[in-house]
Amino acid sequence: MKRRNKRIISIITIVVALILVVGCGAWFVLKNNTLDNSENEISTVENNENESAKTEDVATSESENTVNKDEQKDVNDMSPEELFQAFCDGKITAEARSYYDDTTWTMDNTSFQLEETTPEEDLDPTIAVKKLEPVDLDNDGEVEFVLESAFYGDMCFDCKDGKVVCFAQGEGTAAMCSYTQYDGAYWIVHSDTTHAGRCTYELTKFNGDLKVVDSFKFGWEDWEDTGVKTYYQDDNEITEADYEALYDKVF
Ligand SMILES: [Ca+2]
Repeated sequence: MKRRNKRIISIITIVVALILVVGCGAWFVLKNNTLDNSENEISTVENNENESAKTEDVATSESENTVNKDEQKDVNDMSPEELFQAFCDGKITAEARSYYDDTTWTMDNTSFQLEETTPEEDLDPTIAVKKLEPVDLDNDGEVEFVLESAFYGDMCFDCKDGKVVCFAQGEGTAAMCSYTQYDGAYWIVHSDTTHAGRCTYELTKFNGDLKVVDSFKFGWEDWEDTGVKTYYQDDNEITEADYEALYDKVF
């Protein structure tokens, strides 16, 4: 009887153990399936989000292109005054051309500070400028725009056809920029008058295409600081009287 009881207990134990093993296995499989399903759901949601983000990107870049086209159209439609103002406001850049050679560069409104719109405490005197009256500096019947700096003189802007070109400006204290009326036309002047040993004025006449159509220079030299100046116009030595007469005509 005892032995029979033991066998029954053993059988029950094995059955319970089997039930537990099978139960645990089933639970494990079910759990994994649930995890897989929820991960799939999450990745589907992520994919959907990515897709909608891509759609938004495309929509944004399309609308930016439209804005750029609109801005381009607006720039081409701008009057010279509007172009110059857009440049001063930092909305468009300008092409700057060097007095010395064919070098060009892009300039924007960070290369100067307008005295009229910059708070006094923020003004940097080396780049502070004020607007002068527009003048027909290239002699084509339309005015150009001028910003005057106390340090380097004038910056001269031709504004038309959707473009702003700074075709003349002061390039250091040895190339101060100004303009003058001489011989029936406006001339751009680059001068070097603040250094020892020399004083030079170089005049340049532009046409409406911003091409140089005439130029000459004059001045004096006294490199040894002897007090005796040698006067010249272009490559020719001239008398002091000729120099004074020319200076009076030019300025
Ligand atoms: Ca002009």
